[in-house]
This record gives sequence, structure tokens and C-alpha cells, in this order.
Amino acid sequence: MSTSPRIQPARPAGPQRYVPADHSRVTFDGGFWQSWTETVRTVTIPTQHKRLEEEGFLEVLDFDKPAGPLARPIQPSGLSMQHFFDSDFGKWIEAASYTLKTHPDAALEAQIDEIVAKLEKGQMADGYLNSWFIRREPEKRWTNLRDLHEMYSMGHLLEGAVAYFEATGKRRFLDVMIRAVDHIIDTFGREPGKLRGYDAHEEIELALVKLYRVTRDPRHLKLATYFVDERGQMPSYYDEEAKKRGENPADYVFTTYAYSQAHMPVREQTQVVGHAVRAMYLFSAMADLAHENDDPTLKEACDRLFDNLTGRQLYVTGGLGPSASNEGFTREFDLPNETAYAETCAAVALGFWTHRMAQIDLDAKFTDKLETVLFNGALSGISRDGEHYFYENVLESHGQHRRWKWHYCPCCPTNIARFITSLGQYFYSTRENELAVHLYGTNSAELSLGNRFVRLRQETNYPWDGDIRLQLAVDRPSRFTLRLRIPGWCRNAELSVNGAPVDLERSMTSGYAAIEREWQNGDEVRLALAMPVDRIYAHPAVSEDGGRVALKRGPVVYCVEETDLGGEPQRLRLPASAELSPRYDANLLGGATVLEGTALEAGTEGWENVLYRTAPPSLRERPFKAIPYHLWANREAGAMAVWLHEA
Ligand code: FUB
Ligand code: ZN
Repeated sequence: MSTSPRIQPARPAGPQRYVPADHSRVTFDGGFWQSWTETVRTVTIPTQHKRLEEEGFLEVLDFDKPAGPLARPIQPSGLSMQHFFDSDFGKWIEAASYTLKTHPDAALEAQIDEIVAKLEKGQMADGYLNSWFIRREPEKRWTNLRDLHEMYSMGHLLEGAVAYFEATGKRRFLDVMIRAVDHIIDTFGREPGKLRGYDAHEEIELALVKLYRVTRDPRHLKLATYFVDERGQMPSYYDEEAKKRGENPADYVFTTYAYSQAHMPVREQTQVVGHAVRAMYLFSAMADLAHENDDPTLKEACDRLFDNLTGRQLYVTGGLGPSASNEGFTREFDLPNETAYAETCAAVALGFWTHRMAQIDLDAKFTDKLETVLFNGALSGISRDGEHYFYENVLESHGQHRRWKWHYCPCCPTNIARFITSLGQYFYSTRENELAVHLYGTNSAELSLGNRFVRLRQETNYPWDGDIRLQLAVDRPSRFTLRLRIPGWCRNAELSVNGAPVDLERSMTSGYAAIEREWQNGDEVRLALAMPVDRIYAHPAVSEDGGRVALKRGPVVYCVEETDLGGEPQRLRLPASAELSPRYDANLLGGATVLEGTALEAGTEGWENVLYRTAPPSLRERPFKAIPYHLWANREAGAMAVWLHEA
């Protein structure tokens, strides 16, 4: 049964939740993000479509032709990467749609329309939509939610459909996906006759909330709520499902449902476990539902999980999930550097989660982490030329890690693309009488506060320096509270309005400084964030980082690359007293601030044919340069280290 959505404007911001800025109303017309957003729009989006074509991803939509041989073999779990090709073009459509909203492009729209037409044609009469099962194994649909990603793929198509509808007003894709959701509603739930399942790879939950925010159809919210509430209930649906397939549930390849955060009900979970991307998508949906259903129990669970993640399991770069074997978490404080998995998708998804948390609880502890992933563990996932990628974001290398043009499992490129093409929404949020500034970087924004309209111009060299100038334009004098994040890394901030200092201590709440006043057209706010070079040390339980130090300036984590040093950075010993000076280098990959200093390097004289000896190596002074971590591996291949040994 297909139901037309009732398209209504988004619910006005209630008293609790902030509403993110419309990304298309935030223009990066200078500064750090201008070239990144332009590169992603003009290079990343078109080349990704090309790769999707070249690599045969779009062929899965040729429903009229027999399915060809597998391009990706079946893995021990029963999953082929090809099972979820739909998700990759779903994410690409989403990323492309965000650019369409600001830069209409008929050719790009035509590429999307072509995909949509094929999806519509292939959709089954009952609304089912998944190219793998329709073409290859229709009889097996909905028989293995544990392994085969059916709803994960549909979730990404759904997010793409919502973004495309919002960008163009075209309903076709949205209607296709609403029919698919209707089918899921008819199939899953607690009602008699329905399957009591939920997909092991979370994604559809947050996509359904996005859909609900467009349609306001309570069934869409109810379905998302059901999936989150049902997760981890015992007896496990996955056990029952495996038995129905004639399998022994004990033979499960990943051995535990913690892999999918389905080992216990979500509200009881206190430690972040399993596959990192799945966890972040689940927690994003939990944050959404905490708000939509006014459910403090989900918010409390998110708070506990956030504390666990950030207190025990997060890389200094914002990367997460150290292990390749489960693409996720192992034991607490296990943060190896050279073998870090730290998938780009996971860092991007941590951005999604922290952003959502900040909308329901404006606390800089969330937006500080959003900023960390943005400048480090997520941005490292894409090259400066916009068409090469990292899947794994290691913190140390001996030169074996290179960026690739496309990946065997290319989930990450489209994820970083959709993050950057919708970046504006992460900068600001509003509610009735408040405007919150979460991130800093030059841009011009148009924001609505209730029925008022505020234009805001932000000018800064951030993250290369901490001086930020905000200029407000209002049609008429207007009273509201401006909240500015004072980053957790900043120990010395100064704030003024039209030259008059603001007492920061008295104005701070949860890491945001509040200025409530009647704003006049042309009012100017200045924020000066002192940005010395920080030496960062890891908790003693992180054995990999013992005796090591990382360098950070403002939100940017640094690394040393062999190509600058002329040797392996692992051999450096940084004296505690070494002076480190920032210098802006306009010639480094589009311009960046580097850190320069002198360290000691362990020499190899006298070590010919000697592996061990009783005398330590001699140390000699060596000037070195550290570059922003996100820029590494954009030049010659070579070793790299974020954590340097201390002398
Ligand atoms: O399984 C779908 C996606 O591919 C996951 O989110 C990534 O970790 C990669 O395995
Ligand atoms: Zn990925």
C-alpha cells in the first residue's frame, strides 16, 4: 500500500531542540572551507559518478538484463560488497543533491534522474527495493537481516531521496522510497503476522527520522522507534532467523551480536562495542529519537556511550574503531597507531552523532568532538585533489599507506562527500530566541530564528589563527541570545561586542558563551582564541602512546612526514623543552600552518649488522616540520607519525 506523504514545513523549533542551519544558506566564500567545498563539488562529485559507472556499480540497476558475474565475491559472512552497492549511489545522490541546492546543474540532475528511473522500474509491486535481491535472489529477501544489509542499503537510498527532494522539489525518488518504507512497515513490527526483525547494519533508523521530518507521517517515526527499541531484545531475532535458514546460530562468523550493537537492548548499553560505523549510525538515530519522542532514556544512554567513547576509545584525531577484524572496537584504551582501522565512515558518522547531540543538549563537549573529526580523522579521508581517499586513517606509517582512487569497498568516499557538501548545517543552529555558533571558518550565513531573519558574516583565518570576527545584519533591532562555542582546547579566550569586552566567566554555560542583547544592524562580535602549540599526552593505559607526545594547535592535530624530514619520523625524540613555532606556508597543498622546531634524531652509526647492543644510539639535533594530519599522504610516499617519541 502506498501512501502519499503530507509535505509540511519542518516542525518549528521547540523549546528544547536546536535546528541546524539550512546548509544551502551558509556560503563558504573564503577561508579554509572554501577550497574544500569547491573541490568536493567540482571534482569529487563528478569523479565519484565516473567511478560508480566504471566500476559497474550502476549496472546493478539494469533490471532488464540478467545479472552478470559477481564483481565482489561472497565473504565468509555470506555478504558480497555487491549486496550493498545501492548504498553507494544512495550516498552519492545525497552528496550531489546538497550541491544542487546551491549550484543547480541540469547534467548532474539528469544523472540522478536516470538512477531514479531505474530504481522505480525495478521496484517490486509490493514496494520492495533492493537491487541485489530483486535481480539475484528474490526468494531470499528478508531472510538474513543479520548479514546482508537490505535495510542498510534502503536507508541510504532513503537519505538520498530526502536530500534530492529537498534540493529540487522533485517527488519521484521520494515516492519510490516511501513505497519501499510502506513495504517495510507492512513486513516488520510487533503486530501479529509481522517479522520482529531489524537490520544488523544500522542506518535506516536515522534515515526514517529524516523522512519523518519531511512527511510528518507518524508511521515513519514509529518504524524508526520500533527498530531502535527492538534491537538487542532476547531471544535474538538473529538466532531465530538463522535457525529458519537451517543454520546453527553459534556458527555466526562475528561470534557476538555486540558486533551490531544487538547484544542487549540499547538503553542498557554502557560501552561502545562492535562495528564502529554501525554504532555511530545507531547512536545518531537514538539522539534523533530522544528528541522526537521526548525520551530521556535514550538521551541518557547516548550520554553514557559518549563518555565511554571519548574517555576510553577515541583516537586523538577523532578516529575510532581500532581493529580491521570487526571494523570496530576491541578493548578500552586499545588505540594502536600503525594498524589503526579508524574508518573514514566512522569518523564522519561520529560527526553526525555529536551534531545531533548538540541539538538536544547544547554542550561544547559534543561540538568539540565534531570539530576534531572535521579537521582531522574525517578530513584525512579525502585527498587535497578531491579524488583520492583513505578508508583506514592510520596515525603512523612506514610508507605502506597510500591514498587510492577507488576502494574495493567504497563506502567512505561518498560519506566524506556528503559530510562536506552539507557542511553549513554543522556551523550554526537556532531556536526561537537563540543562535548558536558551533564552528569557526569564513562564511556568510542566513539564519532564521522563529520568524526573524539574521544574516551573519564570519571572517577568520581559522584554524590557522583564532581571531574571529562576526558581523550581524538584522532588518530591525532584535533581542536574542548569541551563543558561541569556546573550544575545549582553548585556555585563553577574549570576547567583545562592538569593542566592549564580555565577561566570559559569567557568560559561560556548557562551553558556550552567551550574549543576550538587542542586536542592531552591523553589530560586531570579536572572539580571540589563543592558539599556542599544545603537546598532547595519552592516558597511561594507552600503551602505544607511552613516552610519546602528539602536537596540536587549536583543533588541528599535526604529524611529521618523511617527505619533509628526509628520514623516518619514528626516529625523532622531541625534547620537552623544544620550542615549536607555527608558520603559515602558502605553498603547502593550498596553504596551511606548519609547526617547526628542532628535535633529536637517533643515528645509525655503529649499528651496521647490529640489531641490539648495550649502548643506546647517539642523538643529534635535527630540525623538523610538522604538517596538519589531514594533509598527510598528499605528496611523495613515505613514513608518517602523529605520536612522536619524547626525549
Ligand atoms: O558494510 C557496509 C559498510 O562497508 C560499513 O559501514 C563499512 O564499515 C564497510 O564495511
Ligand atoms: Zn567506509
